[in-house]
Amino acid sequence: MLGAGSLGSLWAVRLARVGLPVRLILRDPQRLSAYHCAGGLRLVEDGMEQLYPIPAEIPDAAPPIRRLLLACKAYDAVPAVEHLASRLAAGAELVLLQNGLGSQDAVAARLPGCRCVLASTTEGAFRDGDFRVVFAGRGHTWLGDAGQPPAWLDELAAAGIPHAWSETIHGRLWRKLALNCAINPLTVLYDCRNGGLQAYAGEVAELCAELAELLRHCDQRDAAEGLQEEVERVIQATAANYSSMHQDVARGRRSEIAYLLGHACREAERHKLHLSRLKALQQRLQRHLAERGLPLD
Ligand code: NAD
Ligand code: KPL
Repeated sequence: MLGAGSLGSLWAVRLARVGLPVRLILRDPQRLSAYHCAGGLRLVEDGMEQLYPIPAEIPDAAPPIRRLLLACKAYDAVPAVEHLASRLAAGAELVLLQNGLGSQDAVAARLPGCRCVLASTTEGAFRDGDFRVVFAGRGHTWLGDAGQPPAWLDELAAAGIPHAWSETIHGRLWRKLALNCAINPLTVLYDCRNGGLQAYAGEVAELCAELAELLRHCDQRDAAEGLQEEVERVIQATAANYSSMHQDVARGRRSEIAYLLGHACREAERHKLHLSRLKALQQRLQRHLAERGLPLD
């Protein structure tokens, strides 16, 4: 398991507590010694905290890796696997838990001998201390690639990780990307909770129309279907929440913009589509990030 952050910890704990042999890969010796001082991962679930002393190592450790769950942010995915490439056994299988699109292809291109299974999740978790994670929202994870479902899905079932194999994982990732593009940047620009976008319904609708056009040009007709209605439902259902991008920017953290809006704009350009509202949104967001000294990609 690379990335002992929110989602990585959530997966590691559930796999480890049913006796599966999980190992955490931490960034460097300093993180490893901090982890040893903490005594393990702490997961807060239904208000109860429990400590899980899962074994951990650094990327340079010796044992070969046959299965890797990559649970870092999209912008960390390529540097993380490059560091581990020499440890990956021939035919190793990776599960890529990154949100957005772009990082998965970049990882697969660097690991031609490996199988890369893509994942998209509606589960929610956040860190509220070093090696301490709160399981904030039950959800579901879809996994898929061009091949047959792997036998190890049974292990996810045994660990109580709600999941399904998806023959259309790209469609799921595109749909989630479109939802994120229609909601997250505007919540940053208007500094509001998701529900605050009800006051900008016209702007949201215009973005949805352009995003749906993009999806259709990217061979994702199903993902384009009913996009605006779903965006409106999500805004209503999550009205009290701050979007993940809003939280990142508010905390002065790098956002995954390059793999969300950035990917959408790059694909629009590739298809020679003129999507003026999407482009203008990207420029406004980049100006906003630049003013705060945050990375633009
Ligand atoms: P996170 O920041 O909580 O955790 C990422 C972890 O990866 C960090 O601990 C970081 O130190 C570690 N990491 C990065 N590079 C590393 C390296 N080279 N070696 C070792 N460790 C490394 O992130 P997260 O919230 O778990 O998000 C992971 C992905 O899942 C993101 O793409 C996010 O958008 C997506 N996602 C998260 C949630 C959620 O609720 N947290 C929900 C849906 C999707
Ligand atoms: O996924 C989200 C996020 O905040 O990243 C939602 C809640 C769907 C808003 O786009």
